Amino acid sequence: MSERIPVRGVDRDDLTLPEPTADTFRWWLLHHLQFTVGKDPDNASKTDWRLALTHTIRDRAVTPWFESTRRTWTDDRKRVHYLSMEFLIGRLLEDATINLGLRDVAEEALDQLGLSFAELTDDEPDAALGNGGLGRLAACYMESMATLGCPGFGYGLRYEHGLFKQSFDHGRQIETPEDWLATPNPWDFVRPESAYDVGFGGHVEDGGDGHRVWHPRARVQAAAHDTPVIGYGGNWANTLRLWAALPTADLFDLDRFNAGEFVAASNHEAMARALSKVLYPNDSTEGGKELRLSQEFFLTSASVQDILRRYLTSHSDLSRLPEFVAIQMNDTHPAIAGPELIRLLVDEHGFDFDSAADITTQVLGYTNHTLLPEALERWSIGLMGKTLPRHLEIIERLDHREIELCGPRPYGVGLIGDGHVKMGELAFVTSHKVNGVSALHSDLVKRDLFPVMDRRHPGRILNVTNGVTPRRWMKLANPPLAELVTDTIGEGWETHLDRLAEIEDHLDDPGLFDAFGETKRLAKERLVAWLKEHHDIEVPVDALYDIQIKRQHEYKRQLLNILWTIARWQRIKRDPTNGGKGWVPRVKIFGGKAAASYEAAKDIIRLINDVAEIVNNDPDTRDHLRVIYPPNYDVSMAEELIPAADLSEQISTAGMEASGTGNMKFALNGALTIGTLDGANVEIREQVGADNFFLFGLTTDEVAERRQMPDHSRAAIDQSQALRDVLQAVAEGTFSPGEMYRYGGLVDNMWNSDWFLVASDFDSYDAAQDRVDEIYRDTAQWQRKALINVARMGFFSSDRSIREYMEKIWDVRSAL
Ligand code: 26Q
Repeated sequence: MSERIPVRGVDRDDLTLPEPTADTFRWWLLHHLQFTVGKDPDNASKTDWRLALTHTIRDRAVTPWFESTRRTWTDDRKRVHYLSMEFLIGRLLEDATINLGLRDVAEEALDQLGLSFAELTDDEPDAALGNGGLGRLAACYMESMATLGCPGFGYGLRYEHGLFKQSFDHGRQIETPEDWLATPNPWDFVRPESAYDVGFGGHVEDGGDGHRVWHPRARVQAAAHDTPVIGYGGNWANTLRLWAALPTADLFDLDRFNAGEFVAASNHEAMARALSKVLYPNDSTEGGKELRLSQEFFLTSASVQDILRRYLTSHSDLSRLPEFVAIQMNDTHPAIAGPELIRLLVDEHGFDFDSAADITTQVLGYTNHTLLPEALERWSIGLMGKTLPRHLEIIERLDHREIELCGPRPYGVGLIGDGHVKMGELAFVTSHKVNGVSALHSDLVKRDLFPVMDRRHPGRILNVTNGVTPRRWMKLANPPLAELVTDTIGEGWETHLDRLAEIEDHLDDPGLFDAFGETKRLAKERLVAWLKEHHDIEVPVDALYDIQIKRQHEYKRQLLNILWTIARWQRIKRDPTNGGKGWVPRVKIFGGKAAASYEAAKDIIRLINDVAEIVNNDPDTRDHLRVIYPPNYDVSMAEELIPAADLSEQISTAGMEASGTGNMKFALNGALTIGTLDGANVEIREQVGADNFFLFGLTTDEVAERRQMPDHSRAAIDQSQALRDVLQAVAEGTFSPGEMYRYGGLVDNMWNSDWFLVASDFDSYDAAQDRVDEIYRDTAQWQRKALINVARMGFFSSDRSIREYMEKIWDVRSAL
């Protein structure tokens, strides 16, 4: 730990970099190549150049970053702290370049050197420190907070290995470790002075006067790694602080080391480092792992300690903490923040329990992202007591206190039940606000997840519908469309996405639809080239691009999509001319990973790949239908695929997808949605209009009712000749030649169980797909609907979401 020392005669203006020209930019680039990366220009690789470019861009983020920090201090502003086990950032270089307004100058400077900006940005590893929606939302929210000048910190873990890499072996998913830190991470500012000890295990002693003293058995050090997050326009920057786990000095057994027992001596070190070694997949069956709880506490404790330390450098009265600090918990993963903050206030700062609990509740907010029972975190009392004995005491006391405050409650409602600590209930009682992520989902959080708690704490539950950042998901991912929007309505829509509505004033402009059609065609051409280059996959440009990309999960019903695709294939074979009308050619694209131990999801991946093998090689159908599944879907792949989509598949069983955010990215880029009334689909449909959305399927209430019906799947299959033909083909081994029973389990499940109601929604989905074809045949009508989708998506900017959080939950004002 190093103290700061006084300094004299520094003029801030000397430290501020002037706006670069192509010439000065090139100078800085060459400077960094030589003096930061240590390479001679004649000898530099693509990665060397990419690192030099990143340092050149990063330099430009530093001044606004310092300025933002200084302003927050001097104005003594309230800050937001977003705690998340996941930040699915993807690549940062192009995003930061755009937000700093440096894209043109960077391209020009690189051009002069005979280098390509796109080639260098493509070299950056995709930081996959998250599983899917929840982690990507955290990344969009960080970018929006910076854009809006909301003073804030993101707190997460610096996993050495992000989400596993996916490849296919004869159609089956293979997982291999991801290694994003194989090349140095040029965004990292390592902060050895910001390090905290986090304790684990041990026991609690009575220190007299009711004072409790926790003696942890082991300690691990959390070391801060900071990345500046620059807002659009470069006016504000916040910090994403990721903790790396390091052994504390006393953990290393020097005696054993000196005695030559090198491996045994470093055992503790390995255990400590395990805390930030690897991201857990969101694999419900694996959820109960001890290491996961330790990771969650490690993130939370280091962050809460850091927050208190920062507060206490400029304040002394911790009872005023809620005036200056808001902490948002991204799902229950950091829900130990409540007990940890109470512990620090009571055990280290002398507060009584009730005051500490009051302060904590005013500071914390909790966002719920799922209703799936298997995904609701519960930790056995045994494990909690062994790992965090003091926190378990606090949780028990909080549970009693809830009864003291709100009166007796029905059996099974509290923080503890069934031998487990229920993290949802814990997060609920330690937060002043609890929010769901779409209107429908928030209603279900109230009605189904916390009905009793809602009555006992009226007004605590609210909705903040998710959003996505238009900078990455339009301007970066889809430059031709972004330019058309600017040409049509002028500048500024990037930060005022509601202005997209002005596109509707231009629907009669001659040439607008041709230009819009051209952007879609360009995106398809770019995707075709990308698929060829990166995956050696060939697809035609002239087709309806129908895309489903998301984690592989039964409730998301990729199975419904592939079964319908089989039906289509059978129909084309039966009637090659479609009664003379011809078939609308379709390219069906799938992308997404299944958790390694999720067998049912992996079976579906294999089925999709098996179907692709047959369909793509069938001379009768290959001109009308293709199925592709490029492996290792990630943020960067999403940026390639989404702009090219005509049809966005959002087909989850109603009531099961909390929000979805991919649905927003697609519609923003001019895809029409085929979807159920689930999550944010409901609000997307309200915004874009029912005529511009292909709705199908049972509603949430109908799903519940249908599940009551014995043999619902058999009944549905009996009703549907098309589905029967499909299931028969799968059962006969049509797609698994030589292994007839490969999908026996899957087909059996369809007939006899079908919890996700694939069969019950099949015909309705089929009818919606017919409407898709019909409208797609009429290019003008399709394009009009697609452009109206773009125009009406302003609501789904993550800027709007963050403004709502600032007003309704954090009580924080913009510093800009
Ligand atoms: C829990 C315990 C142990 C190991 C892993 C986990 C775990 C990790 C990640 C559980 C869940 C997740 C991720 C959940 C998630 O991404 N939910 C999605 O959140 C999006 C943003 O709000 C929504 O749009 C999606 O609907 C929702 O599925």
